Amino acid sequence: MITIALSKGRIFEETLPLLAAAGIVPSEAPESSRKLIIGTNRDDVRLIIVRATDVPTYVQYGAADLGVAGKDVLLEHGGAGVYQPLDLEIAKCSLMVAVQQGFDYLGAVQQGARLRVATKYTDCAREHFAGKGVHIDLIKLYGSMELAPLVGLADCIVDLVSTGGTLKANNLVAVEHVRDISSRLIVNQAALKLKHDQLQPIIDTFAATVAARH
Ligand code: PRT
Ligand code: MG
Repeated sequence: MITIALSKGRIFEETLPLLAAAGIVPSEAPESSRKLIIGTNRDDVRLIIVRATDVPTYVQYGAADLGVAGKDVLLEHGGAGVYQPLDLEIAKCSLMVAVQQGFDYLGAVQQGARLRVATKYTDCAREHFAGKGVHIDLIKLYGSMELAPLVGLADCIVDLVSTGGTLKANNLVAVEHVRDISSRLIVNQAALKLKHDQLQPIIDTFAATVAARH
């Protein structure tokens, strides 16, 4: 049995065509089903539906052989025990620094001010500001980061941006690009050896499908 860990929403939706190319069709949609284990047309392949941030953990411990996870999630997880053989180039977005409209970010940085930074991505944020030589106080949040500057919790946030609609709706502006983010195929290291003959064709098909999109 091959177990593939996916999260609901954009990752599931954007992984579907890659699965289809490998001849794998889920028997249910996770949005309409409450099941956490979803069968497929192939007797030897099943999907498990977990939180996006939990995908690397299931793969790390071998509860799933394969998974799809955002690079943001992998950076914060650390990537122990998983191979990241393939950038699937799906669920693309950017990790950005954003501030409330009117906040003089560049001025604050130039004056050497200490910045209060609210984010879910503490490791990425720490590394980014250390690289710029900017001193920060990190405030860890688990969601709705956009609120923090509006209520005086933080000077800026580090968050993912795709359309920019959420920033705009909350009177925030992106002031710095931290890095591009896309989702990766991840593979349990032991499974890649023990189930090589089953896993490698799936990995190869995913790779060919991604390459054909260019
Ligand atoms: O939503 P939930 O709390 O259940 O979990 P999650 O946010 O971890 O999962 P999900 O499915 O939302 O995100 C899974 C992965 O998709 C992330 O790990 C990213 O790699 C990737 N991704 C791509 C995004 C976005 N685009 C994105 N725009 N993840 C989150 N967002 C959020 C962002 O944090 C912000 O709140 O969407 C908002 C901004 O979107 P725009 O379009 O308004 O700019
Ligand atoms: Mg989300």
